[in-house]
Amino acid sequence: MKNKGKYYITTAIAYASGKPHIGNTYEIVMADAIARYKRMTGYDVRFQTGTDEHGQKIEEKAKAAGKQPKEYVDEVASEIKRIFDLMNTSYDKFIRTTDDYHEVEVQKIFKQLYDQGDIYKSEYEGWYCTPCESFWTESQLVDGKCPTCGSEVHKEKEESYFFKLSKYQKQLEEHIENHPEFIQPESRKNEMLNNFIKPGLQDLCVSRTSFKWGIPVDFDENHVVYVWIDALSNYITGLGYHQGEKSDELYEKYWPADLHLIGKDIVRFHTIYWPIMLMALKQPLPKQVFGHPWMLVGTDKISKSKGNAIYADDLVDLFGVDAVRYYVLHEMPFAQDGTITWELVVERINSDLANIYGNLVNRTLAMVNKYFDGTINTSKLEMTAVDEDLIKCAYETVNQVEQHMNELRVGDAIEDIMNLLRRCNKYIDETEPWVLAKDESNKPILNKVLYNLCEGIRYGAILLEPFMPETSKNVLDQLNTNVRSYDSLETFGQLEDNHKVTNTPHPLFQRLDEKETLEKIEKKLAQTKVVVEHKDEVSIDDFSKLELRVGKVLSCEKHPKADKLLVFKLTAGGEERQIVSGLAERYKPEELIGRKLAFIANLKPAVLRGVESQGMILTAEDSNGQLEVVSFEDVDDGAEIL
Ligand code: ME8
Repeated sequence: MKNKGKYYITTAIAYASGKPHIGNTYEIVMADAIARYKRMTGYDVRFQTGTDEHGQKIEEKAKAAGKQPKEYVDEVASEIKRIFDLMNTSYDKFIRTTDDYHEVEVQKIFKQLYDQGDIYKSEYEGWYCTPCESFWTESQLVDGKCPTCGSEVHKEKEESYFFKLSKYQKQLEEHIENHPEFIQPESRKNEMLNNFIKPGLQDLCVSRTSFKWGIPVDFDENHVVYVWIDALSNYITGLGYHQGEKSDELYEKYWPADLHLIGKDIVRFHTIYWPIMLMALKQPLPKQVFGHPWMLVGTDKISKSKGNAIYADDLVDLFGVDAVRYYVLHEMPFAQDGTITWELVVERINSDLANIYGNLVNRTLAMVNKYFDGTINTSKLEMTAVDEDLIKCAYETVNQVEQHMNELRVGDAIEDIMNLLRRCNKYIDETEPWVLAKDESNKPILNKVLYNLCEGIRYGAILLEPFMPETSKNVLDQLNTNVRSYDSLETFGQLEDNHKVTNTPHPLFQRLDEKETLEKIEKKLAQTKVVVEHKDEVSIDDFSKLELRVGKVLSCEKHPKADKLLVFKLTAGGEERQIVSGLAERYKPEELIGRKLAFIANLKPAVLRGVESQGMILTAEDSNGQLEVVSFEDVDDGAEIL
């Protein structure tokens, strides 16, 4: 096969903060499908994934689990790797940001940027979101919360190092405009340009002193390198990039990346910070960053705290690896969010894998055995219009798949192949082999029909290999053919002459009884206990520092500048106070007037979008992720909660 050149593909490196859910896992499966497709079609592929193991969030998680950070990330990283392996992903490299060589290179990169004046030291004050490890300015906050994930933010002031993003703004803007393929899908490119780059890039705070779990700045050890500078560097350190020295051959061969496959929430980091870092290091930029959509459970965001998370290992246990790969790859749209529920998975397995694919293979092989004792021959007969139509469909499918894969429309590529399999099923209906079999003189025609069907199946199986590798091997084994290369799809009719298929065809996918399967799932999920993550223990003295009281709502109005906020006037034991709270999505203001709510009375006042808040109303998240108040009936306002 002609070598088409190199192809370097990466996924985001997953936070080693917990077990990856099916949304995170989808990304590596998609990258795997692309990597396998490229390999199959003649590219020299390198595929890298791994774990992002530093930062405040992970330090806090480790502490809560009573572990040292390194011990904690070792455990989580091996769980992440286990899931990626379970999904049969063919990565060449699994990098961990705690790997020694990575840490050394990140220090050198940081020092280089400092020495050349792109990084400078100054003081910083801003709002910090720990889950996103990001600083925000007051005006970027949405309803006083992180604009990306909606979490609470806290004020942080520290002496920090800053990266002069502004210096490279023009160059970045030009690059994006001159390379329309750089940010995909197109909508994400427009979002980056219009919402982030064109309004003006602010210099980025790239070191932290408020926690320790990070790569130390080697010339100023109070500071650790900002986790995104650390994490993004993985794409080059994993290839053996050496700052200021000759890099390894792998780097020379594979960099720049052909594709960074990442989720839509982190496009900003990959299309602003990362290219600017590379420009400053005078290294070529990746060719493409693709921000894939998110997988939702039903219509909800996957969230451990909501308890709706679905995990790949549970799915694989119930349905097998390839069915899960098929589901996520086929169901995720190109740009819009996709959805997963147990019911949908069952439905899809039955309709596509059992009915269309499984049936086709099983029926065909059974007929070859029944009518020809398992042996078919290439046909000398002329092809009829029906045969030609099937053959045309096989050729077209190869081209359509190529086009869709080049556009990273993976779900569409799979649908192309499913259409070929549907076409094969239709060919059975059109040619009616069981009718042909009734008359001995029709045997040559029957042979031709079954040969064409086996060829159609061979095309389908080879094309499906990147998506369902085990199933493809299984089908080609059952066909008992050695003609398995992609090149063999150039001409229809390459299945060996005088060819014997297996005489014991076995079903590829069992049809699932929906009710029974859903009961099985329920039982299984009941066994997996919900793991509640606890915070550090506090003493009664710590608790008694909080003043919790009951306040009766005197008035409640919409915040003049923020849709999600309500402004309350409470009375508590004759004392009045004003509290701003993010309850507008859940309650109409009038619903809360007169109710007696729990609130923190001695919280330092804060100004939320221009309105002072003198305390905090206690709430809990309901199953839709909205906040519900804690309220009392028979208690006087002002009463202390103990
Ligand atoms: O963001 N559906 O790590 P991460 C689809 N460490 N994809 C999803 C998803 C969902 N529901 N939820 C998350 C990080 N993802 C950083 C990356 S790269 C230098 C550093 C995607 O573990 C998410 O968009 O939070 C990201 O691409 C990947 O899963 C890992 O997310």
